[in-house]
Amino acid sequence: MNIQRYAENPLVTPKDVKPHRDDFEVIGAFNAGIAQYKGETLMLLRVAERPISSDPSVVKAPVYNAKSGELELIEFRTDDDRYDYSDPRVIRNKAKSGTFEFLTSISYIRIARSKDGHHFTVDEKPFIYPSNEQETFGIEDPRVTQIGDTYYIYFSVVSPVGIGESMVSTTDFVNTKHHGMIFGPDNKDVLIFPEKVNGKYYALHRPTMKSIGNPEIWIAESDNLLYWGNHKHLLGLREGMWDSGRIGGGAVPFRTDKGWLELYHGATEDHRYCMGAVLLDLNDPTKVIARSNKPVMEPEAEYEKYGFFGDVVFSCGAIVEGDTVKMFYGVADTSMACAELSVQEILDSLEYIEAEA
Ligand code: MAN
Repeated sequence: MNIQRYAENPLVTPKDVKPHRDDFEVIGAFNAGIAQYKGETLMLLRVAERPISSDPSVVKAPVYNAKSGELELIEFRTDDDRYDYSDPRVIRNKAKSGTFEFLTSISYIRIARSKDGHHFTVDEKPFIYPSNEQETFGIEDPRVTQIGDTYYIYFSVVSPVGIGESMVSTTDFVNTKHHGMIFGPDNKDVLIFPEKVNGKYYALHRPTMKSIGNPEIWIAESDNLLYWGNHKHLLGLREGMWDSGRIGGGAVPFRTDKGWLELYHGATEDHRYCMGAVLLDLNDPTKVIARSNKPVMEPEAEYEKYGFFGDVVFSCGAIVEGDTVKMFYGVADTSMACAELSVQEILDSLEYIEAEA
């Protein structure tokens, strides 16, 4: 597979983003949804900020208070052994296994704009900021599906009651309409197809199970993009492979003559995130035709291997022009990069699944 990483990578880093408060620092500008608007490429960045701590033994967790509209900072001491700080992204309460109690940063969405797709300028102000009780720990990993002149932007919303996926829409990237939560907790990595198939909208989504089942990709249908039903399990984990730990949708699926091509992320149990592909039937996207046995892209460049949370390539959006896929992707939960790949080479690399008799 020929992968043309841009010479300018990383394209946007935390240094390019001014914190939205003087007492905060930007630690991530990553996992951006991608849109094309008025001749420009827009990155809808997930910007993660944390309170500056002058005392290394104090960790401050930022929490949005929906009643006051202000951020509150909850202080923890690193020598408090009720808590586990080994994952830099979260603060875990040792007494409650499997869950986290607070995040170490708060994420929101900010736009970076470019005329050539290589050089980006980051907006001065946040675009979509936490605004309700479902978003008190932040909003993360946006994706954008354009249908006509409307851009549907959907993202994970995180709060103590769970992680779900909410949606807003815009036609101008200034004014937004909030549509509320479209996939209830625990759910992430929603990807809405850009057109109806046989009269229905389709979306991939990734529930996280607590009783039985794994973090795997499901598909659902809708008449109106708001209410989703007829849920089906689509794609599972594969033991011993690159996608053995967790999988989820990545870029918005796009049409090829062989089927819908979805670039999805897969991680191993030890959190190494790669991108691979799955091909779905053009007339029935609930049918899997082929899938990557090897990742299409894995963390290899310095900026992909090292950062706030290393060994991560994580795409939330791509631009397809002829045979070229410009895959924009978050690196090491820190910055944004882009690489060009060939659609044909991706299709040729897939392992075809025998149709059931
Ligand atoms: C995981 C990671 C983090 C994220 C939390 C909450 O720990 O994906 O980046 O903040 O989940 O969504």
